[in-house]
Amino acid sequence: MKKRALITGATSGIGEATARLFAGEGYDLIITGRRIERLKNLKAELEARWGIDVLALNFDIRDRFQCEAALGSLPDDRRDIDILVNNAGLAAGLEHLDEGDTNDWEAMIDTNVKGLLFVTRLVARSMVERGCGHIVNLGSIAGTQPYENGAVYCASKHAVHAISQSLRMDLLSHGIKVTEIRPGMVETEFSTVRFHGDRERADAVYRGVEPLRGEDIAEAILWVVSQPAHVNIDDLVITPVAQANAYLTCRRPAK
Ligand code: NDP
Ligand code: 8X3
Repeated sequence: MKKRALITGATSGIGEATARLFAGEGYDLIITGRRIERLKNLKAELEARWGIDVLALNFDIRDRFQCEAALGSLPDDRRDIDILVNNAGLAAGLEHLDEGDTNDWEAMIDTNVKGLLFVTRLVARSMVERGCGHIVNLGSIAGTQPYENGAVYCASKHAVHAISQSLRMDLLSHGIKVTEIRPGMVETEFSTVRFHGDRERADAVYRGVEPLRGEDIAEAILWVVSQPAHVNIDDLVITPVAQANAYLTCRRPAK
């Protein structure tokens, strides 16, 4: 039977790669994000290429009422969500806490923690009613390895780590799977967003290493959701070969 996946933050990076990969596997999709043109273009492209059904929901995940309105607006025949990929998220800023921008802090906490919670609550409720489903949360190595200059981003991903573990227990008796995917460095729009559009600073993050690509993480997400019914992948850490952890990356000079 056809399955439907809801992917938050599908307008770029890991979310977009996941939408493309799932579309090729025949999943119907619900894709979300704030950039409506990108959502429209992706919907049109995936429907035309793969003959699947794609619903685009344009809302800001930080706003509880927008989350409720968007997910409450799902037509009856698209309410059954088999897989939720809680991917929307960001880092904003990279500096010592005493120099941090409180607007950045609010953006990270409201998106990475509160937004994920709002969407999860709405979707998990209907999964519980149906007695099946799979929730995949995008955490990070920053969710267990706090680093200098990253206090608030790391705190938000520590929260995702805690939420994922509690959620696994909360949904255990309902037979709903929960997985946390925790990547290291992935080259997406992540660093450009973190540095508020400063491309030079963003590019420097990946200099001298071969980072992961959004497609690598999408493959991992597809693998975890393709396991047999009795198997749950709880926690998956994925790093580039050149990155041992949040503290140690081996950079090689350009040839
Ligand atoms: P991108 O910046 O490429 O993608 C982020 C996505 O999140 C976009 O689609 C964006 O859509 C969406 N998003 C951000 N804020 C909001 C919001 N307020 N409302 C709705 N959607 C929002 O980054 P990545 O693909 O790299 O990041 C995806 C996830 O992976 C994040 O949770 C990130 O923390 C995590 N991650 C990333 C790593 C990396 O190195 N890149 C490593 C570990 C984890 P739009 O702007 O259209 O709203
Ligand atoms: C993104 C990876 O190392 O910038 O979560 O925190 S890192």
